[in-house]
Amino acid sequence: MKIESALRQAIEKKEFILHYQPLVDLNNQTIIGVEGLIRWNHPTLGIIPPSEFIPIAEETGLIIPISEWVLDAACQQIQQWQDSGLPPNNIALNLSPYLFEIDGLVETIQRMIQQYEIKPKLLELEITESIMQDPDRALFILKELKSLGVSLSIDDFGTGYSSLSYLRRFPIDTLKIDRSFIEDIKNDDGVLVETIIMMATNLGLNVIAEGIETKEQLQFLMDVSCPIGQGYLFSRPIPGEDIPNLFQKL
Ligand code: G
Ligand code: G
Ligand code: MN
Ligand code: NA
Repeated sequence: MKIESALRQAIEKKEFILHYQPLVDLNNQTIIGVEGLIRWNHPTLGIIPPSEFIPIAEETGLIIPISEWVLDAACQQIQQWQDSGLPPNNIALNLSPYLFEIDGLVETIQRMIQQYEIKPKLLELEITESIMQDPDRALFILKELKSLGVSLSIDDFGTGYSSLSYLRRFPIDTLKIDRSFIEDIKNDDGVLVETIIMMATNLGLNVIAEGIETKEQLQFLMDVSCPIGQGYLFSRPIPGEDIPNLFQKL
């Protein structure tokens, strides 16, 4: 497979970069953190989005070294922002469900936190509902991760197949409402979004609305007391060096 060997080379040559997208407090429009999103900076093809290589990485097991690179880069960035006294200080990262099927995830994350001497709660790990297909294993690993002190979010919430009971049973801090619900917020999905926000709030969970693109969507979310948002309306994912500037602009 050609792309597989190209991906192997990319790992050796460290051809990846992280872009960051701000998470915004909807009450006062301030940035309260960022989500790190990987890109492949290919020497001739340019920037390749994760949708084009993460699935292959998952099929081939290359997701393991790629995820290590992501964790390392993000922890280094947290340390750098921490040392320079610049906001933001926390980064959310996407964890492939594949990483929950193999051993070593918790140890790797612990090693990175120690190596870069970062406050564990500044690292927010996004998981998807699909890991709940093996709920016993998921619960075991999530509890271990939680005991490291990191924060845990459920990404793309509402799209997966899972039972609501895990929201009580699992040590989750945050729900990220999938952007498909925000897209259709003016129509049928508005009531769903409002209900998810109420449920999360009543369960003591944080909520983030993903994929906010318009002022109308933002207004709807503010009307239903959604605390945090993310989307192109505020900023696309951008290079790390541009993030501190954004704090003056928003
Ligand atoms: O950044 P973009 O919208 O192109 O991301 C597309 C998808 O790739 C999203 O579902 C996102 O969660 C995923 N993704 C981005 N960065 C990472 C990463 O570092 N690891 C994993 N596993 N998935 C990622
Ligand atoms: O699956 P996950 O939620 O991690 O996916 C994040 C992806 O969503 C990123 O690749 C990011 O580029 C994309 N994204 C972020 N904000 C918006 C938005 O407002 N609209 C759309 N269409 N995509 C967005
Ligand atoms: Mn995400
Ligand atoms: Na998402």
